[in-house]
Amino acid sequence: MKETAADSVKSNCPELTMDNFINGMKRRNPGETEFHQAVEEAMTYLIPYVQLHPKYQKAQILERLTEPDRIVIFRVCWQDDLGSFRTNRGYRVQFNNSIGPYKGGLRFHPTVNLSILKFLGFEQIFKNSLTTLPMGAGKGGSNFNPKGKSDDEVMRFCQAFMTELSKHIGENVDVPAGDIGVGAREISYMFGQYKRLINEFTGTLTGKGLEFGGSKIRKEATGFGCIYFMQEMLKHRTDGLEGKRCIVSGSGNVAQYAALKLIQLGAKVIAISDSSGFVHDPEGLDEEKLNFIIELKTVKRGRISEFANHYQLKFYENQKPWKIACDLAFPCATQNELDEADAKELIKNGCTGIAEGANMPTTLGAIKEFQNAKLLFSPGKASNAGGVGVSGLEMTQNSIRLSWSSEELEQRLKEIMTNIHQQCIQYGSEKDYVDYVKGANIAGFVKVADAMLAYGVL
Ligand code: NDP
Ligand code: 2IT
Repeated sequence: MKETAADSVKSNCPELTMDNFINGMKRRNPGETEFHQAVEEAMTYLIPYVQLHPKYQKAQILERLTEPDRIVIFRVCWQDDLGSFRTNRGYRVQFNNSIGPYKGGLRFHPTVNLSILKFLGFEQIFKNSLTTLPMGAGKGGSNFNPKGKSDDEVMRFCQAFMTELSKHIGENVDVPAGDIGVGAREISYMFGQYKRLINEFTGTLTGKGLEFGGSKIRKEATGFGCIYFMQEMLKHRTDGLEGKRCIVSGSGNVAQYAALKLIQLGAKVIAISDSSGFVHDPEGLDEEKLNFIIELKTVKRGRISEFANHYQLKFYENQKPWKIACDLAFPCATQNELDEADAKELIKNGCTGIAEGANMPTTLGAIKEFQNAKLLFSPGKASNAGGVGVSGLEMTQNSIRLSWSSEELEQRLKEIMTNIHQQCIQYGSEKDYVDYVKGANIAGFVKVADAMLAYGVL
């Protein structure tokens, strides 16, 4: 048979094996360990899938999917309260817009670097696809540390950051939102500056205040969605949340509303944390204690140890919460906060389910432990997708200039999470186990890959 042009391209490419692919990816992206980790997790499932579906291999979809469309890096210069000049680095990684405008959060944290933003942008491709809404993937942020800064300093930083970022985003181009260190206060300062610079009122950021186009449940969405996802996983095993002892790590936006939904659904939240340590509450948090935490973290910007002191609970300084015996664990703080030793401890103490609220909080070794023990384990790209899902609903509301009620939005959020669970079952079911990591990666991949195939060479 005569060889076609497409066949000869294929024959010039290295054979698609895990080793070839991962080595090449590492060579092209030296030192980016978090990005390597996220790609390795996805490729464990996507390479075997693509080997069975050569149309993707021929079009080099996996190579293209791991290369961002573009990355913008810029200087952010601002003045602190003493009038000193300060310089930070700003980023936006526009990873893939095959199925919609780039969409994803902004992170302000001193550890932010390109590797972290690329891993987050890469995971966002699959997550946004799983929501079934038309959203591409991006991520950005800065090494700016909001901790200890006055409101005025945060405002000046946000305005300086947006002055450059505004040139690269837009309601049909790229729609940023919050992430670690970026909540309602920061989004408001950035949206105000964007509106001033562009002289248009558009829905270019999500997570906005309710007075200016925000969704009524965006701040609750990630945490609530994560618990709905766990509820679906338990239901699939004819179990439920009632009475379950739960550990939630972190005490920021995602952790707060994961804890609230657990309490509302009759589970017991027995530990919560921040980067300085964790608090053990054997009785379980009630809504009054949780409101204290929400006020402490979002208004007073204090430490979780102050909560422990106020309620005379035991605080474990600089320790992670995973050694407390529990039924369910919800890592909701940051990447790689739960390692192999933590996983073994959780399993030994009788934990049966883990739903990631954060992005990649579980190391590859820890995921293996959970899977070998046949525990329920859902990756963030599935179980924290409720946040970006409701961001997608906020974009729709802004476009049609309408506002939906909280009840209507919560119903839609539940449907999004149930649907993601269903997609995981469809693509991740094994003989006697559902591999949610496999399911989420393949289900998220197929839609984006098919769109890329349809576009041809680009
Ligand atoms: P917040 O800034 O509101 O809260 C972050 C929490 O994590 C804080 O309690 C913080 O403690 C803790 N934390 C941050 N860095 C570290 C660290 N290096 N070690 C230990 N603890 C740490 O962020 P969010 O709640 O918004 O985000 C939490 C996670 O959820 C992130 O992985 C984010 O990417 C992910 N996510 C967020 C979504 C959203 O809608 N906001 C959507 C989907 C995922 P401290 O205060 O001491 O710094
Ligand atoms: O990781 C995430 O999905 C987010 N930080 C939310 C992104 C968004 O656009 O709402």
